[in-house]
Amino acid sequence: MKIKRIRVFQKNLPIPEGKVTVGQATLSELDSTIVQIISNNGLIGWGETCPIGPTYAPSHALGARAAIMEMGPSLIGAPISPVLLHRKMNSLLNGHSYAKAALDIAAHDLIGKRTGMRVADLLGGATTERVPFYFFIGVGDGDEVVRSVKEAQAEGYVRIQTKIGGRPVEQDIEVIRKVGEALKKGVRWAVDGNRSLTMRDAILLSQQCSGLPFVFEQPCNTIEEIGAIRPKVQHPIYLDENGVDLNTVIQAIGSGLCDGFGMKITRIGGLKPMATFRDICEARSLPHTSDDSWGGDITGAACAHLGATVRPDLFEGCSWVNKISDESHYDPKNAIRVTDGHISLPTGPGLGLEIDEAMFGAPIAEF
Ligand code: 0XW
Ligand code: MG
Repeated sequence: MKIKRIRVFQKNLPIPEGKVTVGQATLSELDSTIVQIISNNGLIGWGETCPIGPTYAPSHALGARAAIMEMGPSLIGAPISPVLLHRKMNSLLNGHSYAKAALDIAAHDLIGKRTGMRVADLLGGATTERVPFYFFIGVGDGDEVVRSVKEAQAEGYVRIQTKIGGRPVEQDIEVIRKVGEALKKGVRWAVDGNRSLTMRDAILLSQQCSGLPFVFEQPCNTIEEIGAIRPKVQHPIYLDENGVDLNTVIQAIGSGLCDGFGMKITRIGGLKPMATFRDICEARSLPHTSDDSWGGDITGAACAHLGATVRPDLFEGCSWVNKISDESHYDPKNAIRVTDGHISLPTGPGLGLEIDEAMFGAPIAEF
């Protein structure tokens, strides 16, 4: 099976809660890039990449589209096989994994449709049909955050993530202590700094919250800072934003830098490198998520399919956006929805979505 045509669409995604603060950015709308690959045998596959604004990571919406346009014309005729497609993309463009990921996801969707298999089965086999989802709560004051924690627990979420940073550390410590009091037994908890803490504040925070059962996600900006604070913090450390590629993951694991990962499918380059990442983590019994930065049903389906294949005791859940607003579903019938803190794994071949492309308007590029 070969690539016959590629079409690129753009879609604005509103945030159902109005706005969210992650790291340094407060966002009220996201800009998603959607890729459609048409194969020489007439099948259609869909992929998506949606950075959380331009400051969360070295990725941005216009960058994703520019990278896809750089590669697009030369991908016509390329084989739709994950290994060969990645080699071809790497021969055309250095880096820009988050853009390549959209094409990788579309290729997996196509292979699934061709073989009649779900993406989860292509990736090794689903261990569950009910994929846990973790609820994330943006930076907020104590009462606000505690209210969201209680709501999430009542709705059946088995893991929550509270964001911190961008304000005096004393305020973060106060919020974390309040969350600690509200946390129900059995609910897992991550405190995510999204790179924003100084080493001093990360150490202080961990020491002053030493009895509280959270994992400390991406407290500081760089791998070197994380390495420096590691012996002084009391909590398990997870890397998220610093896990930029498989090489970094191998190095971080090899040097004992972290105890787990928040990993994003598009950051690492798509479902193929994500499956390799999953296997490396399993070899070292390291827990991890199956996340993405943001996106709609395509991103959500990709997270759920990969997430379903993770060894259950190592799986920290899926997350990309807490709730897709009703009018933004790409496939209202098979929409990815979270019920009781879980996603039902789609049952159809490929990603399991039947997308009406009219949803996206005219393509912004076509090869
Ligand atoms: C919880 N997330 C996966 C959703 C937002 O994209 C931020 C992110 C994270 O862990 O940083
Ligand atoms: Mg994170």
